[in-house]
Amino acid sequence: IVESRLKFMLTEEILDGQPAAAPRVGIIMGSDSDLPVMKEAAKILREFDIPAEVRIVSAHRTPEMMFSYALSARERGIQVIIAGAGGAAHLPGMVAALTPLPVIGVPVRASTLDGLDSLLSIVQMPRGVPVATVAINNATNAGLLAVRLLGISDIDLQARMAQYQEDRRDEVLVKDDRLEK
Ligand code: RP5
Repeated sequence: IVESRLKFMLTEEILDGQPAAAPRVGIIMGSDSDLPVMKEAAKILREFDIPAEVRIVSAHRTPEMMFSYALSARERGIQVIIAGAGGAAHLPGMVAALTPLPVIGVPVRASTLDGLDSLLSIVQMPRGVPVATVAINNATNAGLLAVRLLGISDIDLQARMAQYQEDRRDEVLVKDDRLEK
């Protein structure tokens, strides 16, 4: 019950009550404590109108759920998985071991070691099982990388990404203009 309530809350918060289309990106995380970081990925996907689902799936506390999530993701139409975790962050790597889909790992800064533990746990994958790892707590970049991956076969999406980059460039130019030189 707690989990389904949480799922409802997350969906409401992220989708503003709009009915979700079939998700193309799965955003998963080891704990609800990762949500403040991971919701930035959801915001990016929403900005690009890419349907996503958000789930709490723990490698250690719900290993069976992690298995079934990763094994069923492809047949459910998920194309990219973004997985965030902190500490002994095994979720992205284990999910990558179970699915042929691209997995983007987000190292979440947990209470100790400033996130270096999460970063190394996620980035140091053995040969053969890749996880595209973004910077500590940088779920925004995970969302953007997912958009770029989907853009490989979608020129409209790719054009929107180019526009996004132009907008970021313009922001810098405006800030530079405002500086007293
Ligand atoms: C990991 O342990 C989670 O991804 C989280 O970052 C960290 C702490 O989890 P909680 O103790 O806050 O549930 O599994």
